[in-house]
Amino acid sequence: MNIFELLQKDRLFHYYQPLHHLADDAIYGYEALLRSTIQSNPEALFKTAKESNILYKLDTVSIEKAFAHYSHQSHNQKLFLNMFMSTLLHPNFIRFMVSMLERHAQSGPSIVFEMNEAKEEASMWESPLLSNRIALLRKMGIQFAIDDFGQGATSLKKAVEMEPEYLKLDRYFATDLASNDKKQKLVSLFTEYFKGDTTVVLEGIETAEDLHVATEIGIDVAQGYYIGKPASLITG
Ligand SMILES: [Ca+2]
Repeated sequence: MNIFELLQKDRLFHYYQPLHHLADDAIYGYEALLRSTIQSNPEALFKTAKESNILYKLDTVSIEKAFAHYSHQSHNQKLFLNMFMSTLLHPNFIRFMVSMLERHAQSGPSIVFEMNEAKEEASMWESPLLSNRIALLRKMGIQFAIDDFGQGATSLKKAVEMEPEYLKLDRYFATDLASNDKKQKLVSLFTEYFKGDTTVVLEGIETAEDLHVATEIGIDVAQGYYIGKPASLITG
């Protein structure tokens, strides 16, 4: 894959997967998932970008593209954007966000950054710059989610320290939730613990039974193939 070709804007696009608010039975927001016409595997896309030292470029092109596209839709639901910690900590990132928000001042949706816990970026969570970055972005109206929560060993510590507006539980917890007592207990514990300050999102709901149990447990927002697959068109 040619990296210059990769970054051409017309090669990149997003699928949008809905997040559903269970109590209101309404669409709560959409997660933008980056895709490329020349590399069908998104993980390989990010891996190539990382190896070629263009991850920041790819991440910001992606954010801008999703934001602009979403701004043209007449939706007021939140836009969830996946983000690498290295992007958040990049010296130019705040400037990039200020200028992007200015350009779309009239029509921009509210944004939630989903911070993933990629192993190779684990040490960046300890960066002394992090809390300042988060505070600056919050002032711009941006909210934060910890993505794939429960996968990394240090998740709990991050959730306590970062006080994210959202916690997206790893799909592991949703799989066979209806028949797995232990998973139900854990999901219920997280929901109870973070109640009030943090909205808990359960990802990976794939059956009616699992959705039913998630609702009974009191999960706020759910996402998964059973609720809606990633798709190119925003509807609803
Ligand atoms: Ca995500």
